[in-house]
Amino acid sequence: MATNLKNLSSYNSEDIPNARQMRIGIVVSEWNESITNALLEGAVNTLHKHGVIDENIILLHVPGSFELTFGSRVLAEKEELDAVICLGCIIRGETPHFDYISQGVTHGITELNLDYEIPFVFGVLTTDNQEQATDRAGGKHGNKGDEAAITAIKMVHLNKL
Ligand code: DLZ
Repeated sequence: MATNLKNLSSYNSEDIPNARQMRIGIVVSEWNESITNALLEGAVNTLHKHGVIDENIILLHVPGSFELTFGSRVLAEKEELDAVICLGCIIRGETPHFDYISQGVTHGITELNLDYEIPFVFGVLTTDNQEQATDRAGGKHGNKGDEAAITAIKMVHLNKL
């Protein structure tokens, strides 16, 4: 897939709308927290870079990626938000948990996008091993958190057209 070709942190800043007025929720999974902390750092730095102020970044932690859907819904219900970024990291293990959790969260986030009037961004790494995750959490393939933040800004802009 595309990450071998495209660095997750590469984009043309001139193409990104100003995000100064945007209010963004971020839901972060605690599983694989060294990775998800790096995704969070990337997302917050990128939001700041494009004008989002700290008071307009609302953070919520959930235990694992499977809980990202519920956490995102809680945030969307309780806060006035323009978008929610979901950050997680699911690493393949010896059992089929990887497939169930990945499918569950993918389906859950898709449903949220259909049910609410704001975008929910899929910032979840699904990798075969730790190295692939590290490579995409600020490593040689960039940071999925950066990509998720840029996607959120673009989608909020699109939603206000
Ligand atoms: C249980 C579990 C496992 C085995 N692996 C991961 C993982 O790689 N990444 C992740 O975000 N969460 C994992 N979890 C936890 C589940 O997402 C969830 O928190 C629990 O099954 C409780 O619902």
